[in-house]
Amino acid sequence: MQKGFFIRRTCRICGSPKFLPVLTLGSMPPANAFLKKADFARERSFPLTLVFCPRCTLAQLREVVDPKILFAHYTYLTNASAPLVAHFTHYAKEVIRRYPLSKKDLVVEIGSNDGTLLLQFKKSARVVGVDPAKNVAAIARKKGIPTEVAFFTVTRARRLKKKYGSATVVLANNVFAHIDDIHEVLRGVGELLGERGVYIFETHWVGNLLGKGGFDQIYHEHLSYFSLHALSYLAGLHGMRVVDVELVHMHGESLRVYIQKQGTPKVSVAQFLAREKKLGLGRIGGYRSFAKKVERNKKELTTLLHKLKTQGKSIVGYGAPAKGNTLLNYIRIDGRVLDFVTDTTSLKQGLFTPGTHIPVVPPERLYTHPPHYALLLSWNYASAILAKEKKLRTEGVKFIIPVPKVKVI
Ligand code: DWN
Repeated sequence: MQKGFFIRRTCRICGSPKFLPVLTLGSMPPANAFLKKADFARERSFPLTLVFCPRCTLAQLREVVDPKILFAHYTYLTNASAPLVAHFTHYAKEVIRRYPLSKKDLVVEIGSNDGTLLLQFKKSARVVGVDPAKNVAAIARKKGIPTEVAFFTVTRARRLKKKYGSATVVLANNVFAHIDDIHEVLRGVGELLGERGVYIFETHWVGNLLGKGGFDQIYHEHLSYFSLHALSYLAGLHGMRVVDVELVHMHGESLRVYIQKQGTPKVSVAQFLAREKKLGLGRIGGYRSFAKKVERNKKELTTLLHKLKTQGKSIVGYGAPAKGNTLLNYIRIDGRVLDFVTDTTSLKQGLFTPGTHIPVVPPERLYTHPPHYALLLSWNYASAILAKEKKLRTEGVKFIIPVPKVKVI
């Protein structure tokens, strides 16, 4: 990929060449490509276009950026967000309750990041992480989580099986949507899983994207925007089936999907598929009205920020999530609007936001340089953050929630 990306001409699930256009967000750098000032001149941008496959109903990106550019060095750490750590602690307890594990069992996580989730399984079973980001895998290993620096493929699955045996549980959270060749990954999961094993993954739900208009969840890492319908179709192509599904309130709303080679699907699957049908997720109409919602949101936010700046108000960004960079680049919010962006992730502090080049600073800056307004880019953790910043708010700092509807609180 000499340009660093290629254009998909066929659907990544069903191979259909027919795509319907949904939304073009323009050209922007990868959402997690935080950078030093010295690297501004050689920063790369790529087109970002969401399309819809009417045959298997997968919404997906037309452009596929080289995964080595996106993931070989990664700035996102799971344990930088306390609510996410709490979520994964509960998640592990749930899985262990449903699938009692012992040290004979093997739990493998694809995209294991800094080992936050596997640490919860380590007490009950043998664990192995697989993650392409060398810098992040080193953090996991320091915590005692064996981690292979690699993209998960059939070959990698076979090597893992040879070394550790079959897996009882394979996990992949906020990863499955990041992979272009999902057939390769599902084949690999099939090879690695024991006959009664279970593949459990969380992925942002396209129903939340359409329902709430959270366009900022669209960025180059997120190649697919899954519905349960599309996932069921995909599992079927591999002789597997979705045996259970839960809607979890993380990253807006995500699906927690359980896939096995055998077993009777729980009633939750049919119920959720019926819900998606009712929401019209299988038809282009819902995507068209989503695009209109995004345009309205863009206008509202631009008008508000312009008004506040005209009134001489100071505004900062709260949180430097990947999604925040889609929002900043799409709505063209740069250092003329935001004085700085705070973030709890040590790997992001001292760098600048991709495309808009706003300095990322530790959260303490909020208290030494309190603004009039804080644009909550990490809106998906709004309740935890607003509770945490109660004092700041009583001192008069107002928070702007940008998505799904612009709100000042
Ligand atoms: O799919 C992905 C999602 C699930 O996670 C990955 N591609 C990358 C990442 O996306 P994100 O960066 O949008 O995820 P978060 O978890 O919404 O990012 C939150 C950001 O906000 C982190 O950088 C940490 C920061 N934060 C903060 O500064 N103060 C978070 C909290 C809770 C806080 O209080």
